This record gives sequence, structure tokens and C-alpha cells, in this order.
Amino acid sequence: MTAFDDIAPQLATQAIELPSWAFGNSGTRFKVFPTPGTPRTVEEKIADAAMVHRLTGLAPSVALHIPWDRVDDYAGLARYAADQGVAIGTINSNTFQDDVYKFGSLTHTDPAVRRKAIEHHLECLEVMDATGSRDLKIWLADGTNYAGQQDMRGRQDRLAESLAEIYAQVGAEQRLVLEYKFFEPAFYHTDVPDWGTAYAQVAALGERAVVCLDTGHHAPGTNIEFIVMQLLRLGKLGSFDFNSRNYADDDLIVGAADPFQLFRIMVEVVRGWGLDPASGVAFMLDQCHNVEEKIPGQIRSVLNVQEMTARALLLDRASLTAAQEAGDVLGAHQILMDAFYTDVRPALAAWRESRGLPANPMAAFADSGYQQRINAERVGGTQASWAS
Ligand code: PSV
Ligand code: MN
Ligand code: MN
Repeated sequence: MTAFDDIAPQLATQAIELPSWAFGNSGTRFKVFPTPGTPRTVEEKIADAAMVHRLTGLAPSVALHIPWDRVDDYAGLARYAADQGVAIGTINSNTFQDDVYKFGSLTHTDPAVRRKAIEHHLECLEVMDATGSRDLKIWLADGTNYAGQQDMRGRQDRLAESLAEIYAQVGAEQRLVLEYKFFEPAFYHTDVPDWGTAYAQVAALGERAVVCLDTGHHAPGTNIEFIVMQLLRLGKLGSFDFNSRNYADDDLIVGAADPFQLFRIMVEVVRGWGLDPASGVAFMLDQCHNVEEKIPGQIRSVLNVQEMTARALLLDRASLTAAQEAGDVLGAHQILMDAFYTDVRPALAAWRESRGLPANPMAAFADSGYQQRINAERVGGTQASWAS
């Protein structure tokens, strides 16, 4: 088994982006439970994200969602974030909340609606220019509920045209990242339902168009690590939206429902050199904390990713390859499971301390008084919009 000291340099480069919307109140269609201390502004969301980074050293950037996080001065917002010790990361577009998008956005039959959706993405690119963000992430709610409702082929063609128009404006250092989701809010067909469709669409655009894999966006039983392997192999894995699912797009804490799945995903990330910053893979969370506290929820999440990354890095690759090539089925499986069952928590705690970070970031947050302070300061927090 590889020693912890050997993997520490790779762990030191790990960066996990936090979603601004994780700090706002969210819930289900049945109820949103308000939480004391909820941010009232995007600045307060960024401040909370910065707290997660200070305690973990793992979360140096925050993703924004436009228009949820719309401000007048994005360059000023980027400066504010930098003062807090974090950067503005991915800009997420939103074409799923306006009445006009009832029957689609970039795929719509009406050119005026497509124009509005394209213009929104061009606005997001302007935001990125001001914030210095690299990635424009597009998730579309487009789809239909009934067979025959729309011409699926025509919608796919219009999607390609709309994306091409957006891609033409993507800067040389920027990327277009297309996210897929197998269903919801549409229940018959979705226009970008799977990695194959996302891949086909971005491959037609060019090199700076890549795919986002949201771990919650697959049918039960899907071998997600296979998709990770394939997209890395094709050079098209742009980013992860990490979360956990038990049933649908639950947006629960990553690594909570199925830590073994997160481990298997990280094994393929390591195997495909996805941890190498040169790979360009962005590791993000896409979670909503409905009943748990939000800042500790994010701390728990980044620690879960770090723990499974450490276990994946500890995998004895040479022995695994030897066992695989010898046709040693149980031996190979055992080597993988040995890495999975390694408790890395004590080593990670000691390593954190050696880098001037709290050994236990969850306890450090509880002791910090930060939550009590924001509870007192922030009254009347806004409800973060969310899309399941
Ligand atoms: C859609 O379900 C999604 O996963 C997309 O990433 C959205 O941007 C995000 O949720 C926000 O709710
Ligand atoms: Mn997502
Ligand atoms: Mn989702």
C-alpha cells in the first residue's frame, strides 16, 4: 500500500468549488425551512464559502448562478471575494425560471425565445470576463412531458445551433461546460439527458467545450465511474457537480448516501489523470442543504471528497495491474477494497495540522462562534432559488 506521505503532494493541490446556492435557504416543493444566519446577499454567501475554505484549505472558489447572484459590479464582487480569500469560479446560467421558457430555451421552436436564451448566456460570458471565471456551465431544463408533444430531432438541431452561437463568443481561456440530467423537470424526454448527448453536442463545438457530470443525474444503478473513465479518456470531462442521491436528484451531501461510489469515481479520476491540474477537471459541489446546517454541510462535503480522494490515491496500482493481468479476479478486487477500507481520517487530521489548518474542521467551526455571529447579524435571509 502506498504511504500517506507519498500522496500528500497531490492532496495539497486539491480544490473543490462551492455553489453559492448551498448557503441560501432551500427545500422541497413541500416546504422550505428557514435557517438562522442565512445570507441575504451574494457577498454574504461568499463570506460563508470563504469560512469553509479557511477551515479546510479545500475550497478556494465559489460558483455563481445568474440571475440568482446578479449584482451591478462583478469586478467589484471578484475583488470582494479575493479579500475574503476565495475566487469566483464557474458561472451557471439559468434558463429554467422564466415563463417564456415553459416549452424550452435553447431548443425552443420560437426564434425569439431562443434569442433571449442565447443573450442570457452572452450576459454570463460578460460576467465571466469581469470575474475572471473560466467556465460557463449550462444545464437545460428543456424537454417534453408527452410523446408527440415536440419534434425531438428538431430540438436537437436547434440546440446545436444555439450552442454554436454561444460558443463563438467563448474566450480563448474560457470553456463552455454542458451538463446533462436524465429527467426532471421534463418527464418524457429531456434534450440533454445523458453523457452521450452532451458529448455529441460539445464535440461538435470544439476543444473548449466539455461535459459536466452531476453525480445525481443518472438512473439508479448507473455505473458512473465508467462514464468518468470514458469522458476522461475522450478529453471531455470538464467538471463534476458532486452530491448524493438515493432516489432522484436529491442533492444530498456528497459521499453520504454511497461513499463507496464516491471512492470508485475518485479511483477513475486518479487513473485518468483527472487530479492533475492540467487535465482541467473542475471539482464542484452542487448541493442543497434543506434540513442540515449549511456551512457545516459544506465542510462535511469537502472533507468527504478529500477522504475518498486520499483512499483512491492509496490504491496500490502496481499490485492491482499485476492481479488484473494475471486474471486474479478476487485478488484484484481485494486490492481495491483494501484501499477503500483504509481509514485515512487520523492521517488527514495530522496532515491538516502540519499545514496550519484545524485537525477537525467541523469542531473548529462549532468553536469559532461564526454561526452565532451571523445568526445575530443577518435577519431576513433570502431564499436561494433551487432547481431539483
Ligand atoms: C440541475 O438539476 C442542476 O444540477 C444544475 O446544475 C443547476 O444549475 C443546479 O442544479 C442548480 O439547482
Ligand atoms: Mn448540477
Ligand atoms: Mn441537479
